[in-house]
Amino acid sequence: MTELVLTEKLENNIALVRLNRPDALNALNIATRQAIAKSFAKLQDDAEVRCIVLTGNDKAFAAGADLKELSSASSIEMFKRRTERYWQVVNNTPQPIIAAIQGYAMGGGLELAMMCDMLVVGENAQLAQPEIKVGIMPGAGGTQRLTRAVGKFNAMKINLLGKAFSGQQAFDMGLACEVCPDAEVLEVALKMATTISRMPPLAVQAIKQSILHGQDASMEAALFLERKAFQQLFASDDQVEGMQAFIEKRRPSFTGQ
Ligand code: CO8
Repeated sequence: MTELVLTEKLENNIALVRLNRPDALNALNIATRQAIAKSFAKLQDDAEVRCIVLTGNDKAFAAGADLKELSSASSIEMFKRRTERYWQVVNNTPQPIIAAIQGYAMGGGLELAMMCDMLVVGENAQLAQPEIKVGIMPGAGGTQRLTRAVGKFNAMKINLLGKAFSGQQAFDMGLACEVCPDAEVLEVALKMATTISRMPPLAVQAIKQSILHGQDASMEAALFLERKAFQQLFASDDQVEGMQAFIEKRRPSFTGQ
């Protein structure tokens, strides 16, 4: 049987997770979501992995939840599926995750991308929250993470009209942090991942935690959280190494301790 998710450890402490259901434009059926959760659970525990790139293929990152699996589901069945448990694994991943998007990223596919920490998009990628057109609404962040990223008015338009927008538009709205020619998406994402993987891992993870946990807290609480994390890093070997290397005018060698 073909694997629905391909996980590969690359050099430079990077892991590449590739959604692999090309016949259905990587539609996220339950088996694929389970495979994503399994892959991320394993990577979280792997100290060699310092950054993760999540991608699809040149046609699709993912075209949404699998509509064939949803079409006859009852409300109670949807409740009992508890599919949020699969996304929680992605959300709880301490290493930064970069979504590398070519082609379609729609519905649950865009929601999955928004669970990542950075989006790199091809200029002609097609992104959308089209759930409204099939009688439902987003259920995994499409009204929430999107609003925090692009503001109320853009989020309303995207969700209420259900129309696709391009990678370039996603970048212009601040949803993607990099836009590039479609064929270069993975290369750009891997280059960013390489830079991150050379940074001190404890600082990398502390920054990710501080941004994610701080963004919904009050400014005062968030600044406190940031300050504590900042102070904690002074207990790390990498703080000593980073500053010493600067003073000695050499490249630092970070160990993650
Ligand atoms: N579910 C199941 N199969 C799909 C899906 C999907 N979302 N998208 C595409 N496919 C399948 C098609 O059925 C087709 O298979 P087959 O050849 O066997 O009929 C194959 O992929 C290729 O698709 P198309 O022939 O339609 O390809 P086109 O290039 O003509 O069109 C589109 C591409 C525009 C992406 C089109 O396929 C489309 O509109 N897809 C549906 C997009 C959509 O509505 N997504 C939202 C789904 S609802 C949702 O995501 C709710 C999320 C709730 C939270 C849960 C998180 C996962």
